[in-house]
Amino acid sequence: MTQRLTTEGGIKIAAQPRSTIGPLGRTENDTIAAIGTAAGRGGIGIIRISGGRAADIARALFRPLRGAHRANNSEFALKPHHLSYGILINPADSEKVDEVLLAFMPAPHSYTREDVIEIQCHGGNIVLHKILGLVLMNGARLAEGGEFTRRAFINGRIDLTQAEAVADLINARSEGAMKMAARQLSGGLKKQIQGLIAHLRDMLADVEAELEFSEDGVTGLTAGTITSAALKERVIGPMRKIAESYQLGRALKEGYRLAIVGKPNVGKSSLFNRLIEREKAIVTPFPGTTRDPVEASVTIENIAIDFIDTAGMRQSHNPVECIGIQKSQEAMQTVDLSLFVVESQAPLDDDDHRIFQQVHESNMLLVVNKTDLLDSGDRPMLPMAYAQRDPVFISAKSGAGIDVLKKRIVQSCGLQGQGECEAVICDLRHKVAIEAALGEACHAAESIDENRPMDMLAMDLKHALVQLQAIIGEGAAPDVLDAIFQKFCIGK
Ligand SMILES: Nc1nc2c(ncn2[C@@H]2O[C@H](COP(=O)(O)OP(=O)(O)OP(=O)(O)O)[C@@H](O)[C@H]2O)c(=O)[nH]1
Ligand SMILES: [Mg+2]
Repeated sequence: MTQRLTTEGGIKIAAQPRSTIGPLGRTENDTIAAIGTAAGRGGIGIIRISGGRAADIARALFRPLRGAHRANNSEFALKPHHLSYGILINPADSEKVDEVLLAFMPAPHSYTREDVIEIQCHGGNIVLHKILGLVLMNGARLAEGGEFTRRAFINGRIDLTQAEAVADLINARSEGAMKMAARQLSGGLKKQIQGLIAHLRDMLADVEAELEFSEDGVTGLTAGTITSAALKERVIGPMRKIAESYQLGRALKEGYRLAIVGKPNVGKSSLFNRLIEREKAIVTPFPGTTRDPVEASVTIENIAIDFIDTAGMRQSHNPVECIGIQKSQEAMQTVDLSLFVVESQAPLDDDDHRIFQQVHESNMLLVVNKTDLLDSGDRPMLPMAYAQRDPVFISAKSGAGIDVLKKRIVQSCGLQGQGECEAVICDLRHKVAIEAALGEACHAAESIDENRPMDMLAMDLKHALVQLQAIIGEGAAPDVLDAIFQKFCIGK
């Protein structure tokens, strides 16, 4: 086979027959290749090839060292779904590049539903790039970010929610996020959305049947055939539940942000260090130590939590301290929860009360620190408004009460035990679409209750359907897919 060679980034690449040119200049029929393992040195590295030329490329570069067809014979048979041991050669001079294992997954039983070859070689950057270069010279082009998964979606192996879950699984920051992504990947969300689509389609079919038989096409609904109760029970209720799960899903995926606030010297930085289990923030006996917000992430009960230690808030004329205080106030506005720290051994003062006023309307957990300074068994006297917030008593110094505080943080975030819960949505795209579908379905229910013309009802149901179909990727426009898959890493 003769191949025209072009040069790209210093590597000679065989020209590919171009068929359907995609929005990024790629063609859907190209054979694509990329390094599938993370950059850096590792025991093994994997190069993945997908497309019609994958097997030919393998035959050009691989020589088996076991079995009937030994080295220097490119006419060997690739055994499907087996690992073959052999050497990877440069066909230009037959030079041995590496000892490798080669897997052949013929279409349609592969990740992309195309022919897929995976070459497991030694995991050094130079080896991997050398082999990738040879693969590109022998008929593949470099894959774009997410292109393997995009092909799995285009070829119908997974829906769009499952494709998105692949990226979420790779990027998971905690076990909770990982479990959520794994459930979505195995089709949890897809099944829910498909169920809703099926109900809406049934209803739409009934409405359209009635419309067909009506004379003017705008008659009211005949009693009892399509009820708003059924729509609420089968569609609106479940959709509302899915929409409400976003807050939890987002927190699981992105982590929870939590600011530690209070007046100077109450022990915020000491508590921060205790929670993150290392001495990251500076602690001194001098009020006004922390200026810049200090951030660190930890996992509590499978949930990633970003803690922010902030400057102590008080009336100050020091311009540097004032900037720090300004940053504390900004942090309080953007977090999911504020830990408001006061001291147990000293009476509360105006600085405490001012901060309390600022945080008490928001999601706040009151923490009373330095309980080691109290006589044993003593509990500090707190004003009613504070006591009603069910404070947590701790000593950042001794660690007393920290486990209780961690539990209360998870409770306050509404995340308790959520690592195990049912399918939830964590993607803004899903939230926007499900809320739009919900709005249309509620409008449809009103149309039924108010006996509005049936063509209006049909329109509402169709609009709701389009939104739900968008979630699973039915009829998704190429630019929407580009936006989704460009977030993926190359090789996935
Ligand atoms: N006895 C006792 N001392 C504590 C405790 N927590 C903090 N301290 C002490 O209180 C002082 C201030 O602690 P920091 O953690 O720096 O307080 P902060 O709230 O971050 O202070 P600023 O950064 O100035 O706002 C230090 O001397 C700490 O050792 C505690 O639980 N018990
Ligand atoms: Mg501090």
